[in-house]
Formats: sequence, C-alpha cells, structure tokens
Amino acid sequence: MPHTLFIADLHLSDGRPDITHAFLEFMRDEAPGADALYVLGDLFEFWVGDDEPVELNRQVAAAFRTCSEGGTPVYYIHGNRDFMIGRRFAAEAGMTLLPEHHVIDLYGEPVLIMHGDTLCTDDAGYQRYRRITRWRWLQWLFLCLPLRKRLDIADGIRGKSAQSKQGKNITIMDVNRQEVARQMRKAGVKRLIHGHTHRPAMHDFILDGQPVQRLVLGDWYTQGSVLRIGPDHAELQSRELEENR
Ligand code: LP5
Ligand code: MN
Repeated sequence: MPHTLFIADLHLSDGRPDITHAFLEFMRDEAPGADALYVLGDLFEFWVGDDEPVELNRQVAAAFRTCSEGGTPVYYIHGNRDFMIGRRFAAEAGMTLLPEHHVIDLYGEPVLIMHGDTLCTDDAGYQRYRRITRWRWLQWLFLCLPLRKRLDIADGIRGKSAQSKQGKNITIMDVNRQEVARQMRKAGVKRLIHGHTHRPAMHDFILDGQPVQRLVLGDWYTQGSVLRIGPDHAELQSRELEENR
C-alpha cells in the first residue's frame, strides 16, 4: 500500500546508542518501502556545524543516502536543536532541506508540515532566543569559531535552556491554539503535522466550520514514534527501543 513516513525528535547522540540502533533499523527495514520520508527536526540532540568529525553523523548520512538512492526521497525540516544543519551535510546525506513551514501534496491533499516550535508562541523567552539564533550573520560568525568553542557555547545554551524550562509552566511549552489556526488558515490546509512538543497525538477539531486534524509526532527517548500516512489512512505507531544497546 502506498504510504509516506514522518519522524521527528529522535535526539540522536553518542550517549544513546539504543536510539541510534532503533533509527538505523527503521532506515533499513521500514523507510525503503515508503514513497517519501520526512524528518521534521531534532533528529540530533544538537548540531554545531557540518564539519564536526563524528562517526554518528557519517552513519546517519549514509543511511539517508542509501534510502534516497533506493528511490525513497528524504526531506528535512530543521528543529530547534539542529537548525545549524547545512548544505554540506544535506548533500552528504542526499536529503532535501525544506523551509521551516512547508505545504506538501500528500496523495492529492495539501498538508502543512513543520518542526512545531514556532507554534509555541506563549513561550516568549524561547521565541526571543529563537529569533536571535536565526540571524544569518550570527550563525555565520558562530561557524567561524573553532569547533571546541562552538561546543562550549552549545553546552552553555543547553544548560541555560534546561534551567529556564524548570521555571516554565508546561502549558506555555505546548502549542498556542490561535497560532495553530492562524498557520493552518494561512497555508489553506485541513491537516498539520509537527513534532517538538513531545506530546504524540492525533487532534481532530473544527476550524472555520470544517473538520481538520493536527498530527503530533512523539520523541524517541523511551520509544520510537513514526507517523504513516497513505491515501486513506493515517497511523501514529510507536516502536520499542531495545535495552542494553
Ligand atoms: O530543546 P528543548 O525541548 O529541551 O527546549 C526547547 C527550547 N530550548 C532550546 C535550546 C536547545 O535545547 C539547545 C540548542 C543547542 C544548539 C546549539 C547550536 C547553537 C548555534 C547558535 C547559532 C547562533 O531550543 C526551550 C523551550 C522548549 O523547547 C519548549 O518549547 O522552552 O527554550 C528555552 O528554554 C530558551 C530560554 O527561554 C532562553 C535560553 C537563553 C539562552 C541564552 C544564550 C544566548 C545565546 C547566544 C547565541 C550565541
Ligand atoms: Mn524541538
């Protein structure tokens, strides 16, 4: 049966070989049967530049390349942790980088896809931080720094972020409903797919008198989360992570 796959928020890192293993297994066994694979951000725990000589990154690139060369194109939307993934890595992985908000034609239906962090408009501190770190000249300057320094800065940001999250009410870290409605209206879609909030669900609701749907992918910290959509079905699947990997 024709179908398309969506994943997000794997947060791959050297510290979690079990997630890497589950991801590589997914890429080997499941991805090749799909019409396309969309990765909606935060595939990596963090990213400080395409030049980081890390074995994990080479493995991921090779898995994506094998998949796309086998006939299943791989599309990528940046997350808030790996927005620094650039053209060099995309070329190595044979994947296509998409803009932060993008409408795809999914079996005849327009569907809006994104990471999901831009929907969290109640989290003013994050949105301010986000705007600043998307300044092109700041990113350019950051990439001019030696790798060691970039890793130190990333460490600092992660610490500050974890600290500030502790003081945040969990509802402000979820999507803002008006913003969801605004972005869906603007894109002219009845279906939105995103990750980021780590709250996997299929939300059916009414927008301007029409039934619409917001599909939220889960993270891979405790289990894998894969969304599979065909011409007339949509299924949010979870996959077990094997222990002791
Ligand atoms: O990721 P998650 O879910 O834990 O938290 C996010 C928000 N936090 C982040 C930060 C990332 O986790 C870590 C990113 C590492 C990136 C390395 C590359 C750096 C490149 C720099 C290029 C210029 O995204 C968190 C949200 C949460 O989602 C829920 O939506 O709340 O946001 C925060 O907590 C942000 C705080 O509100 C503000 C943090 C201030 C940090 C100040 C550092 C200044 C940096 C200057 C840049 C050089
Ligand atoms: Mn995220």
